[in-house]
Amino acid sequence: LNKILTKGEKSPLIVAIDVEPKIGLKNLLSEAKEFVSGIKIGLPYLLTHGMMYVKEMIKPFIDDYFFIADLKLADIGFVCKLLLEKTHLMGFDAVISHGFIGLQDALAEIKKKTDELGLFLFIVAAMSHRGAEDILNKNIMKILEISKILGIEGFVAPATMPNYIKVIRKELGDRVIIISPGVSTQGASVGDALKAGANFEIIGRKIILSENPLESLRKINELYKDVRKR
Ligand code: BMP
Repeated sequence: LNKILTKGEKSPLIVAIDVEPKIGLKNLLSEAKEFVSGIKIGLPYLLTHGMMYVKEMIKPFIDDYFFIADLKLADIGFVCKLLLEKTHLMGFDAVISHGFIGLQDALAEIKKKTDELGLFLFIVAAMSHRGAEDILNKNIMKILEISKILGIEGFVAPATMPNYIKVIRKELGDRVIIISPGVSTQGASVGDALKAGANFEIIGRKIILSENPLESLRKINELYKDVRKR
């Protein structure tokens, strides 16, 4: 938690890596230190390159960013715990789990294991795409209830529907960290989630697939400076 908060002082930006950035991940990590606090690596990237590759990629940059494994855990505790051990082995600081899997034999076990391993746990409270409104987002209060019981301190909530960010802040106060995807490619504007109370915005394609990711990063960072001034 402290690492995330300290790193977050330089920028409210987490970059999502699901595919290889146009300039390559290694170059991006070398060049983006002043603009980016966190790096979220998704399953497509992990499966494409493999655990050992990702481990070696993270290692030299572990002091520059906080690294989040986006596995969106959604299984029985036994299976989730195996995945958490792999996550820890790769050197990640944090992991994302779904919240809808419920407390017993699932989230309770995940929380215990992440505490043991020293991994910070983010729970998906609501999602950013339209279909999330069908089932998942209707249940945000139940997910928050379970999170309170477990003492969860990290949440994923959508920039595209910032009302859910506000709900988390209202229910859990200032002590929790909210990270928010859905910015740019999915429709939300840079700064929307921060204004609703999120600590970080997650941006993937808009940055990593742009012809000049570093230039995109610079531009986005300028926008954040404006948001912070206001
Ligand atoms: P992009 O900026 O390219 O749309 O990427 C968004 C990232 O956030 C993806 O890695 C996706 O897995 C993640 N994400 C999301 O888009 N919506 C959610 O509700 C939860 C997510 O983790």
